[in-house]
Amino acid sequence: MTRQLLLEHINVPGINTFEVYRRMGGYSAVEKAIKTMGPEGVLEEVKTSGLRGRGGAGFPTGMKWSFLAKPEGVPRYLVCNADESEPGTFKDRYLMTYIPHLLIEGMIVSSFALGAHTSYIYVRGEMMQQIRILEQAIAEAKANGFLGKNILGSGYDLEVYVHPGAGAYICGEETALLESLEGKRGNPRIKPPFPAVSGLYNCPTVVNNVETIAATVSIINDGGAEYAKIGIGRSTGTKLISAGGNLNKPGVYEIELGLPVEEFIYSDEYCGGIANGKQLKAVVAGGSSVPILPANLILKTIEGAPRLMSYESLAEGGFVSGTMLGSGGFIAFDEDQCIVRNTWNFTRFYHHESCGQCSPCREGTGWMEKVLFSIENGQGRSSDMDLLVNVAKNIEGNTICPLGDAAAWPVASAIRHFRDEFEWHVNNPVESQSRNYGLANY
Ligand code: L3W
Ligand code: SF4
Repeated sequence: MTRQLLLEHINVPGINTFEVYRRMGGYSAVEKAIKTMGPEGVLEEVKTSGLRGRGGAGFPTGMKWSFLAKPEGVPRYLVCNADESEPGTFKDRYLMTYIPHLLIEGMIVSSFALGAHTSYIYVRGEMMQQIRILEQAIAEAKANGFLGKNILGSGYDLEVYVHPGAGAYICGEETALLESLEGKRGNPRIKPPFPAVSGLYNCPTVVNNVETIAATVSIINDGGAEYAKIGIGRSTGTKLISAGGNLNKPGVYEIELGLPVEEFIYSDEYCGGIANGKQLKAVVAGGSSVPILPANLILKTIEGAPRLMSYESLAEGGFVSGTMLGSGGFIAFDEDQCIVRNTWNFTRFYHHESCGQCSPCREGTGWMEKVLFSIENGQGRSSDMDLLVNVAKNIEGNTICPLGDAAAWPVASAIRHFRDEFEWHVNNPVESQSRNYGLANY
């Protein structure tokens, strides 16, 4: 059985309340951090743990925290990115809904380590239920002396505010989020400067994902070295995976990093195999912003070794060298799924969500969407696949924020691994139209 560091108490009745959460040992990390460790001690444990950002990029958390500039007389901020909007990703919502105090406790510990006295949780605007739950949890923590002035008599003050998001996927990109938090349109900023140097109101700011912040609680309670013992290589600890698509048991799972992908898909402890006795055709392992991999490549590496749920193993042999674990949005496609249609659907999303600042992303996503639509709709040309690869290549690496890359990778990888399926659509226009479920009227 996988060790559960985040979800251990998720099924305890009333765990969403301060009283029950505290009875189960909650807020002991705050006591330990403030009374015995000090900010430097917390930072050291987080560094030792090897924890990496759980929002998608996998950047080492301790390193990010140590980059935080500390000029005299300038406030520092911690901002929690709870704008979860990545297609196929719903683990942060789960955590905030069922065990909100874990996030609040992590916010206090992390803010204390960073020397922040005002922190924000930027929650996706559509998640009104979670916004109310978090506000309630903050009020309870404050009423019990864990937030506000002079926390636990230590002299440390902290206020945590919940901020409803602006209803756009791009507001989950950290610099767009900061713009939005400042009351402006959520357009990504050019980096550098990174938020750690110039973030919210141009002040040093750490932006971390919900799960990253929640993970600091067990790191403080058990020690960074204990956390680092879990996982494999540089992928330490546990990870929440939102499993969706054609699976027998979709849902949110906490896995130990390093779990074989095959076990995750087929074992009854996790997804229980492919629904309706079908075969697995393809997987997108980290939300829609990573390449689409065919079943043979997602189960085994090119060398034939079992593919693991880890940042490194999922990057090998794919289209890009970056991480494909991403935010942990694991979407399985069965043998009946049309890759062309699904790729068009992803691209339609990115075109809609592009903020429009950079031409390659603004124009390229729209172009790819139109070409994919015509292929799926039986009006494609044999040159279209090369055209799509060309457009994707011209987007990749040429934009202000990663949305451009995220739009390019699924398209390029789908053509690379499923070119025959695209060709089938081009060569069979009548059949292609007849099985497109009314797409012609889109
Ligand atoms: C200081 C430096 N800080 C890097 C910081 C940087 C950021 C973090 C990672 O995109 C990915 C994206 C999506 N000094 C620094 C530094 N940093 N160098 O480290 O930075 P970066 O640029 O590698 O990534 P990012 O902009 O944070 C995140 C992918 O995640 N993704 C999206 C998921 C979406 C959700 C959601 O909806 N909630 O999770 C999924 O795969 O495509 O590649 O903090 O400041 N020298
Ligand atoms: Fe906006 Fe796209 Fe450029 Fe990102 S890559 S800044 S979403 S246009």
